[in-house]
Formats: sequence, C-alpha cells, structure tokens
Amino acid sequence: MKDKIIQILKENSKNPVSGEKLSEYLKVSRTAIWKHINQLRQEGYEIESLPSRGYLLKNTPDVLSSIEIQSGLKTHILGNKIIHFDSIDSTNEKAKEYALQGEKEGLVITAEEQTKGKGRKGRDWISSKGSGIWMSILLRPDIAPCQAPKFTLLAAVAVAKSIQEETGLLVHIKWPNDIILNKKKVCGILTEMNAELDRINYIVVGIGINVNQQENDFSEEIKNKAISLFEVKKSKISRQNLTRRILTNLEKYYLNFVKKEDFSSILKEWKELSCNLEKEVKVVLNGKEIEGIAKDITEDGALLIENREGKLIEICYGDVSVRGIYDY
Ligand code: BTX
Repeated sequence: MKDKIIQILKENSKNPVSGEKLSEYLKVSRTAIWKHINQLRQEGYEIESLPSRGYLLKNTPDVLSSIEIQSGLKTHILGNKIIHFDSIDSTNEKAKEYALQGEKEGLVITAEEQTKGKGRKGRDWISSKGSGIWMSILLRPDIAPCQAPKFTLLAAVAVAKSIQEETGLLVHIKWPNDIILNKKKVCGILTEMNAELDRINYIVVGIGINVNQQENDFSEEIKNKAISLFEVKKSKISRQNLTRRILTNLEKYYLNFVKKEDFSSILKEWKELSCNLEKEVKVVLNGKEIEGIAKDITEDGALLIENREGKLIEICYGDVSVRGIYDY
C-alpha cells in the first residue's frame, strides 16, 4: 500500500493529491491513507500536506526499497522483484528461504539493517542501519556446481567496477571476496550455493558495502580494518544509485558468463583490479599457514601461490593476508 501511495505521489510530483482521491483509488479509508502517509514520513519521505488540496511529495529518502531501486533500473532479470526490509537478521538467509519456496532468479533482498549479518565461516558482518548496502541476489544458473566459486570473483569485479564508476574512488579486490579501499575492507561478498551433484539449485550472492558510515560509527572490533566510501570521498553517496549500478553491472557479467560462457574477460578484469598478484601473501588453510608470492589466478578462480621453495600451490579457498593490508 505504501509503495502504491508513493508511486501515485511521484506521478503527480507537481500537483497535490487529496486524501479523498487516494482513498477512492486505493479502496481504503481516508484514515488508513493518513496512517500510511505518517509511516512514510517516519521512513524519511518528505510529504507536505496542503490544506484542502492534498499531499505533495517533496523529497525521497535514500532507502533501498523496491519502488526506489526499480525506478530507473534497466536490467532484464536482476531486481525484477525486490523485497526490502527495514530490519532483518540476514538478507542471505531470507533469499535462501525464498529460493527454497521456488522464487525465480533475479530476486533481490535489501535491508536497511541486518541484526545477524553473516560473513564466511560463521563470522559476523556488521550492518548498521541506513548507512550501507546490505543485499542478496538469487541466481539459478544452468552450470555445473564446480563453477560456483567463479560467482564470487564475478560479483567482486561487478561491485568494484560499480564503486569506481559511481564514486571515482580506486578500489581493489583481495582474493577471494573483499573489496579494499585505502588498504581497508569496504565490501565483503558471501556466495552461498545449494546444489546436487550435477546441477545448481540456486546461488545467493550476498553483498555488503560500507557506504555512508563515519569513522566513529565502526565498532572497536572492526574499526582498524573497515572503511566506508564516505570516509574517503568526503561526501554522501547515493545508496540507490550504487545499488542500481551494481545490479546492472552484475547482470552484464552474469549473462556474459552463463550465456556466452565467457569467463576469461572477467578474469582479466579481476587481475587488473587485484591487490594480491605479485605480492607476498599468507594463507591460512585449515589452521595451516602457507606463505609465498601470489602469482596468478586460475580459470577456476583458485589462487596460485609460489612458496619459499619455488613450488606452485593452488588455493581454492581460505583466508589470505596481503602484507600491508589490514590483518597482516
Ligand atoms: P568475511 O568472513 O570475509 O569477513 C567477515 C569479517 O570482516 C569479520 O570477522 C570482521 O572482522 C570484518 N567485518 C565485519 N563487519 C564488517 C564491515 N561492515 N566492514 C568491514 N569489515 C567487517 C565477508 O565475510 C562477507 C560479508 C558478506 C556480507 C553480506 S551483507 C548482505 C548479505 N547478507 C549477509 O548476511 N551477508 C551478506
């Protein structure tokens, strides 16, 4: 209902719409309209009440709601359906629930705040209210499950490019799933999959970006490794514009990969954006440390490390530290 009211007010941006007209059109009482208008005001919509003329929308807040993101979104699949939550445990968990109910690919779950945002291996992802992009995208690619790790790389390229295009800031990718700005983590990507031996049922790509937090907004626990776009750009960034750009770029890379089976161009861009290659790295894998120089990334998205003995080791997953970048 609130979305419908906003849509009508947007379509009549120059002319006030009376409560009577809204209630007739939407077939609800004028009291119900009034309640919804008040709720919208609480959510940050600036709606003027002009005596005996009606409601006029003066300003929209930077929320990640379906109506705001979809207006101006030119994708074919991603974002066809967007479900927005003011507060939720984890957008990835919600997307997986919808996936199990048979929801089509392209569904996007967005939230203003996550109370149990997830990182990898049960780690937390701190997702404070209204300041970041916390979203998950449901995909159902017709490819073999062993190809799934490529989605994290693909998403990282799409997000890094989108941040650069939208803000002009130079970001890098730290294998496999971090986006780095000024040597700190500005974004994390969590890809989760449900598959059988030979086919993927669904993939959920969860993207968390620190957008408009100020330095003091980060808790003690993460303030040495986390950074927001605002801190470097020194001006507020539209979460709506950045979200639309990410969905557009992600769809482009996704379709190139699944329809044209072209991963090599994504890999090339990944390498250009990487902060790992030719750097000294340390990988912690099942509690064991491997040190060496990151030499390359394979077609399957694994990291190739040359160890101290000059032997090449292929790392498919694990936590990588790069000298000089936060936890190393
Ligand atoms: P990760 O395991 O690589 O990173 C998690 C680690 O990053 C934490 O242990 C903490 O040290 C640090 N950290 C936590 N919060 C932040 C933050 N806001 N900024 C920078 N560093 C932080 C990375 O996992 C994958 C994160 C994906 C998050 C998205 S948000 C939407 C979707 N829903 C969901 O529950 N997760 C994904």
